[in-house]
Amino acid sequence: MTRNLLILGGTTEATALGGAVAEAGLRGTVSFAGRVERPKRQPLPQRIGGFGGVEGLRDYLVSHQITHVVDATHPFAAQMSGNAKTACAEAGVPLIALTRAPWGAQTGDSWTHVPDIAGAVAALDRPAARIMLAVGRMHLNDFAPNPQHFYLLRLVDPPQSPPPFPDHHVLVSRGPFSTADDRALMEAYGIDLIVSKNAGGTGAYAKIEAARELGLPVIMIDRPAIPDRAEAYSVDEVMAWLGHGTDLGV
Ligand code: 3Y8
Ligand code: NAP
Repeated sequence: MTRNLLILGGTTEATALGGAVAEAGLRGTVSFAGRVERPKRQPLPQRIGGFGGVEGLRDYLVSHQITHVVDATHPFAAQMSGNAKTACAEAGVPLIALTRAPWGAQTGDSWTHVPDIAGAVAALDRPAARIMLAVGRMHLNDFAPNPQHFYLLRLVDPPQSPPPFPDHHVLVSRGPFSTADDRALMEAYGIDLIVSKNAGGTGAYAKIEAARELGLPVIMIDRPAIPDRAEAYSVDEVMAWLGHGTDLGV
């Protein structure tokens, strides 16, 4: 059977996998939710927008004759990952995740782990500080209960409505980022504390290294639970799973 991949994208690894798939001359499509105005150009054809839940994804797999699904979404995209597992099982399509291990604290790191966004909000119930809130746009309003702080906000697109903080500065910037730039940013804004998701990988890690160099504390948001599935941690592992270069007959 000729392979026809669906890559659930939106991460550095998904982009790298798309390049390997295109180079190998395999057929594939990269899928985005449509969260940002201009998703990064991909080396494969792309589709943008939700599928319509598990049923919509299952129908997409069947109608587009998808032979393999690679869930290369961000570790915090738990709903998409759950839907992918269920829809692939129902449609009888093999699934593997291309993910990355969580970051672990290293010597010099000063992390406070919280289980979710609400935990990070609770941890900010403290005297006024200057905070780099680098968790994107979708959950900004959750942080409204602590207006006493100054917030440095890094967003992929300009906010559609004013952030719910009297004292803030918006940086419109998409990663991947560099440690030197993030360190200069923290110094320029006199940052005392960083709030981060435990994204893993390299694209968002610059701020963690910059915080370590400056001896700044980090509130680290642990990942949501994701259902068990086959996992790969490199593009090569996924290409091997695809039986790269040979017909699979699956
Ligand atoms: C739309 C698609 C690539 C992919 C790059 C990675 C790295 C840069 C770092 C900070 C943290 C954050 C955020 C972040 C990073 C990579 C990767 C990653 C974090 C794009 C992209 C899409 C999104 C969606 C966006 C979220 C937001 C999260 C910004 C493309 C650029 C904070 C996650 O405005 C919004 O609605 C933004 C929403 C989901 C989290 C949030 O809650 O707001 N990513 N990011 C995907 C889609 O539509 O399906 O244009 O490339 C992808 C990337 N963002 O190939 O180079 O692999 O993780 N993305 C976090 O980790 O905390 C920024 O500022 O330090
Ligand atoms: P999510 O909460 O797990 O998913 C919510 C819904 O968005 C899904 O049920 C699905 O809608 C749609 N969706 C999500 N990812 C999709 C994709 N790749 N292609 C098509 N539809 C998708 O997802 P999220 O956290 O909002 O993340 C959305 C996208 O941003 C993902 O591609 C993810 O990789 C990327 N991203 C997220 C983060 C983050 O911090 N969450 C960070 C970096 C990149 P339907 O049910 O209608 O199918």
